[in-house]
Amino acid sequence: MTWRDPIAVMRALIQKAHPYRGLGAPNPVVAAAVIRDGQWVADGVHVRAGCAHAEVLALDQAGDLAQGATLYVTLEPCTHWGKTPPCCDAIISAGIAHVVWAVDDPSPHVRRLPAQSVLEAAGIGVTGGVLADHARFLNPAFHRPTSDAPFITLKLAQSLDGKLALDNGDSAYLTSVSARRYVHQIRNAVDAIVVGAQTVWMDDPELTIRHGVEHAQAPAVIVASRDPNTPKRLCDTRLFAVDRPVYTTTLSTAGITHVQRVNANGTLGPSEPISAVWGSPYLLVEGGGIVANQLLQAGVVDELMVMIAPCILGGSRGWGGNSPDALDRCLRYSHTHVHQFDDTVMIQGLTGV
Ligand code: AOF
Ligand code: ZN
Repeated sequence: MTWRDPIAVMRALIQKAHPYRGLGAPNPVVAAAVIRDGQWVADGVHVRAGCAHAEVLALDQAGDLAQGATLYVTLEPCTHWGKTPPCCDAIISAGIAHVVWAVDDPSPHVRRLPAQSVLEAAGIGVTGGVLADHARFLNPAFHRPTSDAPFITLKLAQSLDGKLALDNGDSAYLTSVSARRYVHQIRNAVDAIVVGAQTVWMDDPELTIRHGVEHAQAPAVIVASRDPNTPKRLCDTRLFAVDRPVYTTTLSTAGITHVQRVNANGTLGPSEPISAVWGSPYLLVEGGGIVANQLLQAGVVDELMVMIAPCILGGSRGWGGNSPDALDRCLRYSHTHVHQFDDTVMIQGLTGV
């Protein structure tokens, strides 16, 4: 196979980076490849802070073959010193002729000194913006614009016949261990996990980060409920078994706008706008079906992440939701991405891009 189509190369790089999403948050996951005369010479993926950047890994592996080659990367190469030296310096020393990237690096250091100016001054051709929207959602928190409205990823695990649980409520665990590990990586990248109170009463979930995913602290949890007794009942659940903030919220037609801190003794703090707790909040909604439907109907889900397990559950615990009166009025997703985690297939899609 030859690699002459920039879109095909970038698609392959995004596919390569996807399984590492969230691992090194707040650092972005980035993939790079060296292509020479249509041949895939070398590649690298930057996984976490302090490790070499993707370009450097690919250039080191390519060695002399980097001379006159094209470097593809899912993020604009950095021009500044962070924990590691500027990638643009490494690109220039390696003799790369052309650099193609997907999405610009929004960080202030790189915006002050964009890669284009550094590379062009060294006589290197540049092309930015190839599959930028796809690459952006490798790192939603890193790229999100400053906004009061949360960026919401909704994750659901379902059977082949579209059911979320058995009729007796049991749904632990439908998906493969590697699929669950991926969800724990995503937990590592978000400001808070959102669950419905029914899910907490039914499953008593920990909602911590496990499966060997390195992390600094347990994620905050927001429990959606209208019941005034919820805060008291929450104190006896495993959500409080670790040191982490717990909030409640009442879902409105505008989605999640306000939260209230639940103290360890079951009392409530004041109601605050969610943007006062986290600037540009990034939320992962993890069930169940009622909360999922409310947020989908409110039109506030930015990214859908559906895990499909190879089993048939039957029964009646499906997604539910209102059926529109015409196909062109149903919710549709773009920039779809498919990945397989052992026996579980994940489909991701974005809205509003
Ligand atoms: C790249 N390639 O693979 C990544 C980039 O502290 P450092 O040195 O790891 O720098 C982190 C910053 O570098 C990060 O905030 C982002 O702006 C950029 N990430 N850049 O050229 C990479 N991971
Ligand atoms: Zn870099």
